[in-house]
Amino acid sequence: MAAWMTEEEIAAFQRDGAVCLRGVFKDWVETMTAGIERNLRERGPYAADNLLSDEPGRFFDDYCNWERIPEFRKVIFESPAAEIAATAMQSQKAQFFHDHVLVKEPGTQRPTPWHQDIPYYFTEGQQTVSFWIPVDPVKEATLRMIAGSHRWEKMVLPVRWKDNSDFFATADQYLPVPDPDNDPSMQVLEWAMEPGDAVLFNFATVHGARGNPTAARRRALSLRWVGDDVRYVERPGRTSPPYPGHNMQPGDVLREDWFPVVREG
Ligand SMILES: O=C(O)CCC(=O)C(=O)O
Repeated sequence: MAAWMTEEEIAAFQRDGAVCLRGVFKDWVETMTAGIERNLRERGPYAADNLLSDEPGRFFDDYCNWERIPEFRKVIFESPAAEIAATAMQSQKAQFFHDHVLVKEPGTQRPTPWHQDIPYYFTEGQQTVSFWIPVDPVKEATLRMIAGSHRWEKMVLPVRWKDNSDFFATADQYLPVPDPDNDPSMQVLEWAMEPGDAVLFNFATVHGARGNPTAARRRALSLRWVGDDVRYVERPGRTSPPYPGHNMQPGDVLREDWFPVVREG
């Protein structure tokens, strides 16, 4: 089962909540790039530009478009992604949750705030993984993760990216947003990356990114997967992504007609 990851890489992912795999999607960069460009041209209902009108650059994101973007479908169903996801999660099954495109154009000052994905999602469980796959070389604007934060007992306050406002009305139930660059007790993991490399991280791993002050584009595709122990959970408001009309109840396995099981157990 470990063909795409060494035992050390699996152990690092389990221990730190993040690991960088080199070159695993090198044969898929062209397809992913075409999908991202299609997504930029053909925005979905959730597409967002996350900068205020007087800020330089552009920070675009959009998600849940795999059903209408053939390049994304190809990557999800034909690339080694599902096999790698199952290996990293130590799960029999790899069930696809959603795709997420994140583009920081040259000169974008705005950092991506430190956050976990789990409080925004209607999922609970340990067996989760997101792949962050840049299709441009990245260094300064790479993804950054707090090692071991996927084991923190409380969740970090979720905020809206555009204006930093609270995402739910229950702000007092969360940890404050951390500042690992000024907290010596926290270790930040980050890697300079080439197209085809992927950072794998748990839905509970705290992550963020600097702006993109360079002259080069920073386009990335995130693919998000859940494993055997993941169940639907209610959050104190509309989740992100929201999936209106999903009809699931707390404790349900995610419905397979909306969230395809790409690798069976
Ligand atoms: O690309 C970024 O700036 C942030 C990515 C991210 O938060 C994610 O993929 O979950």
